[in-house]
Amino acid sequence: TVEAGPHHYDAIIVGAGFSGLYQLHLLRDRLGLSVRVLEAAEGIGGTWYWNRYPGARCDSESYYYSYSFSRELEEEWDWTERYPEHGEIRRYLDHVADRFSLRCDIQLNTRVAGAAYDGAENRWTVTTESGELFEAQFLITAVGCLSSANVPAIPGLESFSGAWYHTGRWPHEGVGFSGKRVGLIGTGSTGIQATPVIAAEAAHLTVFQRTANYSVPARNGPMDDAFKAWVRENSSALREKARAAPNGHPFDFHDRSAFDVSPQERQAIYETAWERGGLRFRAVFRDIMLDKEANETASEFIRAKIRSIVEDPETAEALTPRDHLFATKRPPIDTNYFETFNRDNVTLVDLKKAPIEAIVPEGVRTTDATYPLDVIVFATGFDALTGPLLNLDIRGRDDIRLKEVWAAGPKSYLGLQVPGFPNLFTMTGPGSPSVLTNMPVAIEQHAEWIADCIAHLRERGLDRIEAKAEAAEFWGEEVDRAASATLLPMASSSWYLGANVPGKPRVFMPYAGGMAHYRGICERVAAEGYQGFALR
Ligand code: NA7
Repeated sequence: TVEAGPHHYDAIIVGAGFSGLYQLHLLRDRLGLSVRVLEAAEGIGGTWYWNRYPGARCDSESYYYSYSFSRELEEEWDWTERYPEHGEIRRYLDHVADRFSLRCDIQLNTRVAGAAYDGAENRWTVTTESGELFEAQFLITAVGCLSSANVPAIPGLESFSGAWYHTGRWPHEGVGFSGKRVGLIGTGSTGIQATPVIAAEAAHLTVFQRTANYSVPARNGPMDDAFKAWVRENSSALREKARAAPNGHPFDFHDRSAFDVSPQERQAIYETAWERGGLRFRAVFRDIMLDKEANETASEFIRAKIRSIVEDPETAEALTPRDHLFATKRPPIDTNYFETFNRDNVTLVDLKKAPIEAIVPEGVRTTDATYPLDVIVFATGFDALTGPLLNLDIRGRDDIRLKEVWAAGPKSYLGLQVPGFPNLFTMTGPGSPSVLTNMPVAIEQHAEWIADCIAHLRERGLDRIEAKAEAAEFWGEEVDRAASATLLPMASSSWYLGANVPGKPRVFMPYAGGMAHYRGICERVAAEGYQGFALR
């Protein structure tokens, strides 16, 4: 049995995914702090603990979707596929937890219900749902940015006579589609991964699409020995390249414009990129994310691919994205997504023509038809970036609530701290470039910066750090400026803007100035004595 507490630690970390595990390792093993990680789930893995839906795998390639801080770890782990499947990522994180003896400081099945800062004591008190109390000088949220499931409030869901699931809260066993009529709502990265896998098993799959999406083939496959050997030989250079890249992927980012080449050459370049597959498709020209006309050449290439793959012209037309430009919403990559609509057992429902009106006992009702279903899969995404933080009910100095401070949209300094919340660090929060980056690269940077910052305080006998209001103002402007220099804010239905959650303030949340540039800014801030922060 665990006592109700308060239990005292130097630092509390909330969440045991990629972020929490590495942060624990650094604070405990490098700085010698007493640390407790509180994790709501029954196991470690964070995002990858919950996302077990059919087809769930990472869109970053396995050899660089991993930690780089330990050469030994890198050498002893073997990935089996070009893109790691969810189970394999979980096994990797379990291995990390064992290898660095992290489990003894992680408390599972512990959901944080609230966290409050006491100014007089300079201490955070963390309360769990079961009523335990923890106290610590530092509070670090490692709760993920795509972890608060968004189940749309469609009237009648409770009346549905079949089973329903959200992809980000997938049961660990017992879900089967054989002989079933399945309805899938949502065609973001998740819906696009799940569609072909569900279609292969279900009696019938109906895909409910609100916004047609671009997707590029992933070209997944086994990691062959020659490729593994190449990765091992070039490991240091690849990690270096990933760190120096704008988005943490070790790609070659071409410096040419889409208009530096002839239309024929451009077509050939896109064809090669399409055949090679993956997120690097958009790295073939420097201006795809910067210039509308350049982007339109990529968008149109993909639209033509959709028309050439999908046999039924009406379905092809409905699947063709016209509301936004390629990659202005997070670009999915897929394995046979568009091909799946050529199967006899798959139907596309275009919600732009007839929106969902209600869920009824027998299935989904749109304004012009009722679709009888046994199972509904919500691939409807997340209350991204702010959702997981606001769920913690965080209260800072003078009892101010983060919810109130962020009522008009999130404000932070470097995505790492919020004025009014001393000694609270937010990993991969709004204002950080994490969601536009190969995530482990951003996470390692955040964790190392936070550990260095705490070390700096302790070496100087300081006990408190808090972002200044003007620094957060400045960073908010930087986030806006960086986004405006790209085409990203143009996609009005994007979760980057909070547009997928009704009532959420429309603010472009991630820092789009590039991971390498961001790293440089953070390093300078630290080198100049934590400029923009008040230290006590
Ligand atoms: P996304 O990318 O937010 O996609 C959610 C999808 O669900 C998207 O097609 C939405 O349409 C659709 N959606 C959301 N609410 C509704 C309602 N009420 N009715 C119909 N359709 C709806 O989430 P994912 O899980 O696919 O991906 C999240 C991230 O995880 C991904 O970007 C990667 O970073 C990993 P919309 O486009 O809003 O019209």
